[in-house]
Amino acid sequence: MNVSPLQKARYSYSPKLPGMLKHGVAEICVKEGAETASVADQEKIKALFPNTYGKKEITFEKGKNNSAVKKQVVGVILSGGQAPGGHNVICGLYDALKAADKENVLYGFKGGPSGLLEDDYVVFDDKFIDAYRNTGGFDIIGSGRTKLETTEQFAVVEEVAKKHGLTAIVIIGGDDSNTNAAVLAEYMAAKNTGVQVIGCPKTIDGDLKNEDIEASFGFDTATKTYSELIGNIERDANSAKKYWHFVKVMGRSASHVALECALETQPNICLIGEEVAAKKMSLAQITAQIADSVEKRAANGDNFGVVIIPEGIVEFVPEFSALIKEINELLAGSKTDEFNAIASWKEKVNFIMNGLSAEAYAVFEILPRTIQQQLFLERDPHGNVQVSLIESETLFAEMVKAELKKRAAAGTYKGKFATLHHFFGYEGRCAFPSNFDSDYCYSLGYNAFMLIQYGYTGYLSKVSNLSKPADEWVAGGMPITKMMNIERRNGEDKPVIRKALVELDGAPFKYFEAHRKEWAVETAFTYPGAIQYYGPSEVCDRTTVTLALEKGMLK
Ligand code: FBP
Repeated sequence: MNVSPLQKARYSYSPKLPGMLKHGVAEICVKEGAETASVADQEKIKALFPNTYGKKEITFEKGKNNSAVKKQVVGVILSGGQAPGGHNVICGLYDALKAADKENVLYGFKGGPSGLLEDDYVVFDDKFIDAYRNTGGFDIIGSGRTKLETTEQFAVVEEVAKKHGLTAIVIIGGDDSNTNAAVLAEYMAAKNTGVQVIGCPKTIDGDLKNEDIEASFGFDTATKTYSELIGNIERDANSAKKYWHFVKVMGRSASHVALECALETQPNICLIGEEVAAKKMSLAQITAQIADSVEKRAANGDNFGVVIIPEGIVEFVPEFSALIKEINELLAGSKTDEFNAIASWKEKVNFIMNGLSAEAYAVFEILPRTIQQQLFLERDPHGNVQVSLIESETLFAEMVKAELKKRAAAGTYKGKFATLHHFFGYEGRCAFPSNFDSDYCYSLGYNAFMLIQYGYTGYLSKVSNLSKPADEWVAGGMPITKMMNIERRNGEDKPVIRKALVELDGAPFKYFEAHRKEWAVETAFTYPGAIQYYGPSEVCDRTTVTLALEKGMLK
């Protein structure tokens, strides 16, 4: 295989392990903590997980490994969207497994959960693993979004596990995948299969975190990659002084990515979906907020700027999500065909006007034509509008343009407003993991094996104290049921891991809120530059600003 010089150099990088893990598997013992209870709905969750609920929190310590001697045959899958560091979770798992016993075996099931269902796998060896150390991507075995959640699917997994003699399955995924890992663990325990299930917290969106899990892996690298690009754009904006850049960043259900990028780059505006929802902001109010910044900067002669928009923003705008709900109803069943058969856009608008409530139509009417049409183009398999395909970066740029036109006519705004649009998502999901993600992921994988060796199931691999140097990180495990509550999903009450949204009283948002007025008018851009892998620790090993603020390391 042809490899780049950086790729080659990264193969030989030695990821840092938490102090208590670094003496090798023979020198790792367990300290059990208190029994746990779920964050809410304790009785309901206890009833659903009779075999795995309430187990003890555990941490590892340096000490003689006294786990039962047993050959381990472990299967691993990557689930959901790519996140930098996934390869290192597998490398850490493999190294610990082989360090415990050369005869232990690691299977990688290909293409995500479907690999387990279809028994499509590879067996890892040193050569295979060494070609992926400290590299980005999930291409080592691929990933997928098949949900592993039905009893029929679990029965297939049980068969596959029996066929290969699997002692454990490691699921590397986000909140939904780890919820499913807990359900699978309960199934395997209830049926006395002897197959343990361990989860690892992944997602660039950063929304799998809680009092136990300080960060999901991939968030650090992805946000640093987007921040580099946004910083570069800011510098270009400040050089050319003629464009307003509207930058959408990934993060479907939460705005952690947008907020972290804003903390890194200090743009003029950053929208935070959770704030928009809490304040029930309308499209007109958001537009006015951006237009105010454009107007004030224009008054200083600065006809340029940068706006960051989280991918999921439109769903946070109450009037917009109400419109989407009505459109979904309007096009339900055969009505899509009826709509598609209408020849001209003008006639289609008539159909839409007759089918929507007056409030919903009023929102529809103020949207730029391109966005109106996007709402009626692509549908998901359930017939719903695909919100992630709506170009909100264009939507707000167009709406601000229209607002500025009005202000110019009223004589309050004199300036030039030329816009450029960007969407940063795929650019960051497979980047070479930062040292933080390389170390964190390797530790998560290594730690996952220790949980297996000590017989735990239904646990999430937990590495904490992450704002400190790796040597001070704390390795252990937490029952997944502890993170669960009951939520309504598709008309049913389901036990799920609670998704973490941006907390409006949390330190990262508070910091942003305290500074954004100044950033909206001044050119306060900061330029983080490219991720550094080698060099001084304060440059190479630094965490996200979000984590540093949350842990009080920054004020
Ligand atoms: P996960 O939640 O699975 O980690 O994926 C997150 C994400 O990167 C989102 O930010 C984005 O909306 C989505 O994946 C896009 O995925 P896809 O390309 O499969 O639609």
